[in-house]
Amino acid sequence: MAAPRVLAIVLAGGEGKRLMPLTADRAKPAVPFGGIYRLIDFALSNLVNSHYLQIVVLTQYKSHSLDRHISKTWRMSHLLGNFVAPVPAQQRVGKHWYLGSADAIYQCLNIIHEEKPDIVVVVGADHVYRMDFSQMVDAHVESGAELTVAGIRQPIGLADQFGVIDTDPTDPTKIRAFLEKPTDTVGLADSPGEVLASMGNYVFTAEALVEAVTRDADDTSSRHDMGGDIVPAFVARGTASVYDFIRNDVPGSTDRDRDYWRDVGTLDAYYDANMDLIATRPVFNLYNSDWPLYTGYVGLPPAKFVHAGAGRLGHAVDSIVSPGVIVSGAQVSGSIVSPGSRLHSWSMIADSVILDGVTVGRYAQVNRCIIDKNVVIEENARVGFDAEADRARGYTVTESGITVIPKGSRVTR
Ligand code: ADQ
Repeated sequence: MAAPRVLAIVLAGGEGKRLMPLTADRAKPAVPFGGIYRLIDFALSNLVNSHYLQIVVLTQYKSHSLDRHISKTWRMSHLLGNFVAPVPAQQRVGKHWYLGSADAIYQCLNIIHEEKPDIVVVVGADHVYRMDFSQMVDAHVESGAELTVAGIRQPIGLADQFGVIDTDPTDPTKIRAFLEKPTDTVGLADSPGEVLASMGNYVFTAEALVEAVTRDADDTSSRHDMGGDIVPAFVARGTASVYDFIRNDVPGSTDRDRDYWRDVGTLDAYYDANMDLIATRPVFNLYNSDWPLYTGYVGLPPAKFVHAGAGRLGHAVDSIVSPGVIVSGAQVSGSIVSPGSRLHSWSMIADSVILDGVTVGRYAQVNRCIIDKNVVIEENARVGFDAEADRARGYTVTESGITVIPKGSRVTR
């Protein structure tokens, strides 16, 4: 049988309220991650590595930096009919923004009509993972389902953040119930402390998707949400399957990171996922060249480490240091340093995520912080040592004690 024609839709319109202040003026999928990436690079790299090269990215909320990133990094030659096209809310149907993720797809049905795919792969844009979507598409075609939802086991305590899948005991690939973010639910029969969560990645038979979002658009009681409305509609028709992520086998992955998938929806989850990159044996391996992760950043000079004199060596350990960074007599440990940052003499940066273009002045100390772009930490300033003091200065301090400094601010002594 000929390979099905696949169109990929990336849902990238989410606001990411729980990542504030990192999402104060950028969409969640555009949030920088791991030094040189933006969150959307993971979904797009997975699609491209799966050989799906017809991709539309639906954007909406504060999409400027996202659009710029997509056009600079991801725009492909149309010569072979390939594209990564950002599609902003167009108000094609009514003068409103997307009402929800299902409405976003409804409003871009013209693209489905033009491309005439057999299969539509719909993925979120804000998770860190590797996945070969072609294996999920094969499973979808084999099952004969109209919709296949990717599922992964997650602790039951997180059930209220996910769509929770209940499968048929006689056929564990068939979904018999789906609850979006339930507040009380029971665990799996073989593991009561876990639920099978939706990863927010879907494979649809194109015709069924078109019909479902069209019907949903006319339904005044719907919130027009993929997880809340569209998936349950397919479950009710008995045509929804689950694809267990555990089956996905990406070339070059190790036993350690084979089933790695993180929803970086909160500041603590974002911080932890960054830290997963720098463990000596990384929990998530950026260096798997069999399944490369693509991003922008060209034309920056290599990172440089300079001796500051007086016995102070500029150095970094257990850290990722990006191009364009100068570590000049600063001590960096357990941290991610993004492009173009300058870390000056006798400063100390520990267990922190430093985004692009940050300056850390002489003798300054930074501990367990997320520092957004273009922040200046002045000479002798200390941040991340005293949660109350940091809150009093107007900074967000997370539940687990990470201080977050918003874009462009100056941290004074
Ligand atoms: P959430 O991530 O909470 O749960 P949602 O906020 O709809 O659901 O975001 C899903 C994706 O759609 C994100 O990538 C987001 O950026 C995007 N998005 C949201 N609103 C959009 C809009 N109006 N236009 C375009 N894109 C939009 C979802 C599922 C759950 C599942 C989790 C997994 O609903 O069932 O468990 O993802 O993290």
